[in-house]
Amino acid sequence: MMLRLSLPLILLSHSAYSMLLGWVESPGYPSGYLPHSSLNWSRCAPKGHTLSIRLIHLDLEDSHECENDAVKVYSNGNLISVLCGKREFEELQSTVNPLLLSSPGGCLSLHFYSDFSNTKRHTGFRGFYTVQDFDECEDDPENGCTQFCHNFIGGYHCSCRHGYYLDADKHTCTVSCSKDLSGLTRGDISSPSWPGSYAENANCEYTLSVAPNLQLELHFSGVFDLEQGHDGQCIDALRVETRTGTLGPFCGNTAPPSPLLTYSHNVKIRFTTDGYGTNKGFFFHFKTTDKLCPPVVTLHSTLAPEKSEYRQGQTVTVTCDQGYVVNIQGVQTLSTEYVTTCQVTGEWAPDNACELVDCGVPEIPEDDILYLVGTDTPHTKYGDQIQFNCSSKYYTLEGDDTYSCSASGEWVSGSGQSQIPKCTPVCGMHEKDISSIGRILGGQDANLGEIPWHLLIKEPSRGGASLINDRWAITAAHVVENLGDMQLVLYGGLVNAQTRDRFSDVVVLNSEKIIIHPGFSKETPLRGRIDFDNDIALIRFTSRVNLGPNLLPICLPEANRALVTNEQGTVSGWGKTETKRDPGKLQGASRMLKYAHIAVKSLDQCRDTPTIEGNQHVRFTDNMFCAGADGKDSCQKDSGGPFVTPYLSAGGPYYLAGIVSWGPPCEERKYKGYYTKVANYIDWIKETIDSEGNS
Ligand SMILES: *[C@@H]1O[C@H](CO)[C@@H](O)[C@H](O)[C@H]1NC(C)=O
Ligand SMILES: *[C@@H]1O[C@H](CO)[C@@H](O)[C@H](O)[C@H]1NC(C)=O
Ligand SMILES: [Ca+2]
Ligand SMILES: [Ca+2]
Ligand SMILES: [Ca+2]
Repeated sequence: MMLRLSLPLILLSHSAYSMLLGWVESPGYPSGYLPHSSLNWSRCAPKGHTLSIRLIHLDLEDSHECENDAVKVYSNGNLISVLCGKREFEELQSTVNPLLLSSPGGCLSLHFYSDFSNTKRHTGFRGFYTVQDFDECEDDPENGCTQFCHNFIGGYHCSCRHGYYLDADKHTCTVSCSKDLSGLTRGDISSPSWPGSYAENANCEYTLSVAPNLQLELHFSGVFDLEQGHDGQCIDALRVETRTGTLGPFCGNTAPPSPLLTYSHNVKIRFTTDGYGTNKGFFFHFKTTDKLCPPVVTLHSTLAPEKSEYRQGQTVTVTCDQGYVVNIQGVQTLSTEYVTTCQVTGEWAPDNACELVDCGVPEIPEDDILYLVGTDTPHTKYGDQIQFNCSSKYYTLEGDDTYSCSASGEWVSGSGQSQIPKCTPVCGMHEKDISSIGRILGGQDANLGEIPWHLLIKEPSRGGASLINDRWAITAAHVVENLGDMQLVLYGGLVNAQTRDRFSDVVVLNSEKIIIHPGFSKETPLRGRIDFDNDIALIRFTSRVNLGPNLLPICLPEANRALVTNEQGTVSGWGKTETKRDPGKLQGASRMLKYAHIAVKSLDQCRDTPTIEGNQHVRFTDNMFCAGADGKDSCQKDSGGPFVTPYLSAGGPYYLAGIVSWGPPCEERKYKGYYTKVANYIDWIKETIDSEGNS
């Protein structure tokens, strides 16, 4: 009994500030704890104090990793100790108790539990808990006092040596060194304690302010010695702050250039030091001179005449560097230079910036085939590059694909083009091979995609037309001469004229405008049509045609290209055909698109014109040629369709040499048809399309 009472007193004497607050012990102590008993205990230390548990007795059932009965101690919820078994007082005192300590102001909790059985009786545990002051000066290296630290119960405070005062942060000792020297036009400034070592943790601000037409200049003399790191960084630093920027930081043993021109009449000199070192500092004399203008008006430019400084009233020409242009009040201009004057304030006026030329994003209509490769927001500054491409393989890019932003603000291609390129439809090609030769009158059925430029006209009467780009088709004038106000409907991407467009890929094309060649003469009311000179017309569609493998344009021949006698070509159409069993007897219009290879005939053969229906004679003109082959010809209802060279399967590109125009009745089996000579109309076609706009 004596022993138990005296122990806490011995322990308490170790720390003068310790205060015993109470006891904690297992249920039933010291007679022994029951199975399934438990105890939860928790206390917190007041601010600036720590809490300790001191066990004086421990006797629990021992088990592997204390899994049966145990005492667990937590500091702020983190497990710091697990105990079981029997421990002697000395062992508790030397190895267990020193760990049972909270952080300053923190909490300890203790959890005791026993399982369902004990093989023999165990007395349990007993301990007391104390709070004691936390000695921040001794035990906390982060206490933050830059000079002296004083511990007291529940806290601590900092203090400073003579000559320093405690900063508002209550930890840093600093010196008062800031001075307002406004109005003085000359004087001296040095580091605090000059010529002795300067103070630690200094933050000195010297304010200089003189009349606006003057500038302050600093003349350094004597030792210059500010602490500098091994990496050259300033540990202690001198800075000269003006409205337009900061000179420095300066440090090390090399004084700033002397005199140091500030170009300013309002200057703050800032001197900052860290908590260590014994460097000497700096000394300078300040005075004023007339304000001069600096040799830089704005970045990215040069001045003429070139000087190191400029007097008040002097004018110079600012020339922006290559690729830069003048920005006036936020707006980029096209000019690269301007004249400016040095003001009494030492400032240049005007002082417009030279900024990098911006070519902007080139304008491309929204649904155009042309697009910019890469990002949606391309870089558009001087020297940046953009690349164009066509979004469909049925188009080719006409011109260069890569453009650079030039110094003049225009996009320019490698070959010097400044117009953006165009996507033009690939012409005269088909994706499918021609497998066998065939005929129209005596012709062969075309497969889908073999003659992708051939368009079908059903109303008002059956005829053909040829696609020449993604907005225009060409046909014979007489096919469309009596339309009036009717809108013409053409069908593309098909070979079977009876295909119902709702259930297939047939493309329906609506005419917006039909332009008949001005030289084509009107039908005479009595005699019907007897003059087929200039039998050519252009059809503009209401919208751009979606090109595909079965719908592609034919190329136009070179202007005035001459056709050679016996030159082979291919004519195609949905016109009348002969019956197989009874050649010479014509059927109605063909269901399938047919084609035949025929040859251009000589002028003599052509001049020998046949009569057309009604025994009428037709004039043969230089705007026509005639062609045919044994058993092969174009026929009624083929009108307006294409005659292309070379003949299909010879390999593209194919050119539209002729338009089916007129001929003797097919029943006469003369096998000679007349065609509009397209090469004679190239200029008219191009001019017409250009004046209507090709997009
Ligand atoms: C002690 O706390 C634990 C969990 O934290 C709980 O399971 C147990 O019932 C508590 N014991 C008492 C006596 O409150
Ligand atoms: C250009 O477009 C074609 C498809 O039209 C594509 O195959 C090609 O890769 C594109 N080129 C670039 C550089 O994006
Ligand atoms: Ca037990
Ligand atoms: Ca304290
Ligand atoms: Ca220092």
